[in-house]
Amino acid sequence: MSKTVSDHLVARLLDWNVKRVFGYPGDGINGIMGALNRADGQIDFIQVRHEEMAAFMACGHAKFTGETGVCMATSGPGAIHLLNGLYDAKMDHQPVVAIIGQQARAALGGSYQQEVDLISLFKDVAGAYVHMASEPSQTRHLVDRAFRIAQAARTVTCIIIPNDVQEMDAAEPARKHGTIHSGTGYSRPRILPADADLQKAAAILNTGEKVAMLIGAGAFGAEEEILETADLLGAGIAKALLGKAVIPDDLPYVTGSIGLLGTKPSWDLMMECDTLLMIGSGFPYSEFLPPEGQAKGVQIDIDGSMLGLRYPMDVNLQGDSKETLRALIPLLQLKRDLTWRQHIADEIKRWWKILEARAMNEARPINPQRVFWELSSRLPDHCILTSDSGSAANWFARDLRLRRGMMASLSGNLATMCPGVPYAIAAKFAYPDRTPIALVGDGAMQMLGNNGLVTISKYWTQWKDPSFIILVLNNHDLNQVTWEQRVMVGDPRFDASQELPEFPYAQYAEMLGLEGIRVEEPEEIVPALERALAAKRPVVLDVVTDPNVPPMPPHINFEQARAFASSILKGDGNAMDMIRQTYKEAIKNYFP
Ligand SMILES: Cc1ncc(C[n+]2csc(CCOP(=O)(O)OP(=O)(O)O)c2C)c(N)n1
Ligand SMILES: [Mg+2]
Repeated sequence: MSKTVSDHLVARLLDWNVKRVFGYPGDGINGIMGALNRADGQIDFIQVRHEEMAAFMACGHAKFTGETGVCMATSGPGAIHLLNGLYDAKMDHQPVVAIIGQQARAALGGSYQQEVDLISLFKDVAGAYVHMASEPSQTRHLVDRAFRIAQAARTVTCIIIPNDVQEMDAAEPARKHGTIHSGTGYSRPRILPADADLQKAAAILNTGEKVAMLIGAGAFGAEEEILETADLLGAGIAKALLGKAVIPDDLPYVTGSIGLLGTKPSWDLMMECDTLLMIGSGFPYSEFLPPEGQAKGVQIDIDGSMLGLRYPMDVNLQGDSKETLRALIPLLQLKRDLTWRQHIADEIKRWWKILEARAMNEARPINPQRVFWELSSRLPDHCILTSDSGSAANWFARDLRLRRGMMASLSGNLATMCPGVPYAIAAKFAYPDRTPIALVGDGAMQMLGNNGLVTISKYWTQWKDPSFIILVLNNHDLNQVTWEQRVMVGDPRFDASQELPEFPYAQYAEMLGLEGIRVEEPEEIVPALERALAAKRPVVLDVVTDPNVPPMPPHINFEQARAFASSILKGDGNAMDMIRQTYKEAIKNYFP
């Protein structure tokens, strides 16, 4: 049998080192499915329950491996289902290629069944490159360009192939006018700022007496250089959410997360510093950065368009974070006065005590912070954490003390619900010997996560090490938004929109052949975690948590926090007023 366009496509994917594709079939891509079948396992096709999961998995794969994630879906409805996951990838700057089908060319423009204007539909999310094949010899350059642009621009691209084209004989471009002769491969360049700018940056950093560093996902791979820089500058380091795993939390001068979900030491670091060094972060909330004029600023980002965006920096350095720091380090002078650093370290020590006290506060029945607190010290080496959007993200950001060698991510910029389970699945396929731990709300489980369990049940026996934990915060509430209704808008909870129906997560897991553990009392947390960590199959931990534990703003003091939490737990009628008041105060701090 002669090779088809689809065979050619698959061969080209192999040339780009694609080993795994996440997707769901349909008659819009049957030609491609046939070719994948003929490729005899050279590319694993991971079947999801819903195309949105495939896109999240492709994004998660990219986040955890640095490779390009690939997802596939059929024309029309399948393609439409991909969109949210693709936006997640685009907004967190991950290279993802979506390959989708389309109706036959002869039908296009005919209001045909499942005919959706896919080029227009994907023009925003895959604006960097979205093209449809109308001729077999385009296959080669469509693949080459989709991959190279996704990697070079760290974004989402899309190839659309009508189903009749998929079945045509493969063709290489002819040697004549009007043809494209592309090749494969991409490697990251070494991007460095100009020497004069490095000198200027060093002068500022050397003059500063209280240096604060803020790092984000763009700082991955530069751990060593970041720590060396921080040591030279006597700096404290705060982390944007997506950069949580860049450096460990168990260093004495790491203040942890920043922002609404952040820590008080990060807040203080920014409010008290005289110099800010921001590396690889697009952290959006400027009110958590120093007030304008308080600090001199230096920023490093590989993307010139992200420079000087959140704080009016004195020096903007466009460059790779690792290489730029390497070039900067020889210009930095060792700070001998470590008063500032000691002050930060003292604050951090105190803060961990506060978090522990908050975690141990009683709740009805379980304080979610306690679950995270207990999990934190038991995290297995090299685990891969994923958090969903919801209250889990607060506790993920604050209470988990990541150690060297762990990975962690969530939907940073889109902050969408549902990536928790699919990111973890993608992580498991990429690193079968590591333990993914997904931290997910009951809302997200009901939205898509439960479907992810079906996918896990389909594949887990193939994993060399089946350890995999899904921690469900079962609070019967869309809690993060409930708190937003209360404290941002000042409304009571709108039960009709917020209350969630009961669902037996643990029992459901058992029905699927996984392990299910239900936790209803605080004393059961530790034994349940230990059992889950020792389990010989994937585990769903269904923890019944209290929706009335507020995700508190970072900078209220210990006494306030304690009084505040206990009044709520005792059902204080004034609790709502207190909460509103506390938030108002917090907000006044941001916007005096
Ligand atoms: C797709 C999507 N829909 C809605 C939201 C708004 N939202 C953010 S967090 C949240 C609540 C999530 O509830 P749950 O998963 O139960 O977590 P909880 O906050 O209760 O722990 C909602 C509705 C969103 N971010 N993404
Ligand atoms: Mg919930």
